[in-house]
Amino acid sequence: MAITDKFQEDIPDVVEVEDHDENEEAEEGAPDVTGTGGDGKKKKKKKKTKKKKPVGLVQTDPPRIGLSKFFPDGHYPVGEIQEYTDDNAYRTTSEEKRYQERMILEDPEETYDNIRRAAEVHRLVRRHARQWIKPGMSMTSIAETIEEGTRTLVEENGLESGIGFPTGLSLNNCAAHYSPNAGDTLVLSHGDVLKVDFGVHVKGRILDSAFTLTWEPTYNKLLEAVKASTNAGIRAAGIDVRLGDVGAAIQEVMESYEVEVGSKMIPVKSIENLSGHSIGPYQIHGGKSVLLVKNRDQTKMEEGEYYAIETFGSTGRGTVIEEGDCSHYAKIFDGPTNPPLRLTSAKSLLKTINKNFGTLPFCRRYLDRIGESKYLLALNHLVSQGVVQDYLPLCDIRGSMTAQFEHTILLRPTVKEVVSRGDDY
Ligand code: HZT
Ligand code: MN
Ligand code: MN
Repeated sequence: MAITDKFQEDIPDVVEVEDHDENEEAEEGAPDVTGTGGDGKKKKKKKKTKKKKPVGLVQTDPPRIGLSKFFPDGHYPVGEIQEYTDDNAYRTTSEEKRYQERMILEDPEETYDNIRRAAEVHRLVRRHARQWIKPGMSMTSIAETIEEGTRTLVEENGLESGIGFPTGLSLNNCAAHYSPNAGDTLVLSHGDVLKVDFGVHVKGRILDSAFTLTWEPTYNKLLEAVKASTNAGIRAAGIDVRLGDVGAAIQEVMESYEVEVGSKMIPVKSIENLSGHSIGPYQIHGGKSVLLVKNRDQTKMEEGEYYAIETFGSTGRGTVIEEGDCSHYAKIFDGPTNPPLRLTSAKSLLKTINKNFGTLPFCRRYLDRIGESKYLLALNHLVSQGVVQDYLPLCDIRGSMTAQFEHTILLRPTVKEVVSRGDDY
């Protein structure tokens, strides 16, 4: 089946909900707030042509209606607002800062509506994913279903909007950057700790957010520790805050937890060599890293920056190493524009990457679906020539468990916005 066909199937005509009679009546006459019929007397209703009056559009299950249908004015929900404190408390009401923000909102490239649209897609896709991800499913089917949801809701359109980076589905001791490659037969198990890390972008504004799923209660405390640490990191973040201080805030909360595994108490550790990061347009790693442990990095967060605040807790060493087959790749953002390449296949593959992904991360499955085959030699050549970066799976020691929670935040001139916040995490 052609890929485009697959996405067209069973898309219903616009699903519209009509006003109920009661509501129509309420609009005509006195409002019936309680919905009980008020004084009990039914008001005389004028006989008028009954028109279907659409008042709402309801998303399908699975979600298949592009988000713009629900937000025809192009404005998307605002994330969680956190006010700045201390030296920055003035920002919330400052006339100058408020003016700056109005200017940003009017600029189609800079407007927060781009990242907010990506965030709303993320919330809808993950709400759906939580419902259907179950032990027994193949990792490939999980990844593909998430990606199909993202492509549809964000109304994928070349490099204008689409997937922000490959779906991470790392299990157990593996913390990050596992996604199935073609032929991977791995199936989710009941005892697994699954990190679901996926990205959505609109005009290059990348929404990076992740959560952890388990089906046995053993690791509930681990998940709680990591969720609380991510929230502590978000609270600590702010304009002029030192990156090292955010790491300290994360570690303090993380390492106040322990997990009982088979009558043994195991301390939760912050993974010391993973980090959150700033995010630039079409640039998943904007150049600043936010470690998960106390450190002496004096670099400050700045006004206008976007950050992925992500934390990882582990019952193991608290250190990850590269392990297993690579799935994730991205062009090096500041890499050479016209690199001298001996292999014709590498030149051709680079053209394909430029056209389809630009500097956004991609995985081997994305190359497969656009019709590339036998590209591994060429891809490895691009890596060895410093054009493409490979991101191998990152894992702690065998037998350990790791968890992750991640949000994208904006350091707006007036307030901090946790743009990916949902009712789930
Ligand atoms: C790399 C490749 C991707 C960025 C963090 C991350 C998933 O570990 C500086 C700090 C997607 C993202 C990234 F395909 N990485 N967030 N979500 N992975 S990272 C990094 O390489 S670079 C952290
Ligand atoms: Mn992520
Ligand atoms: Mn990230």
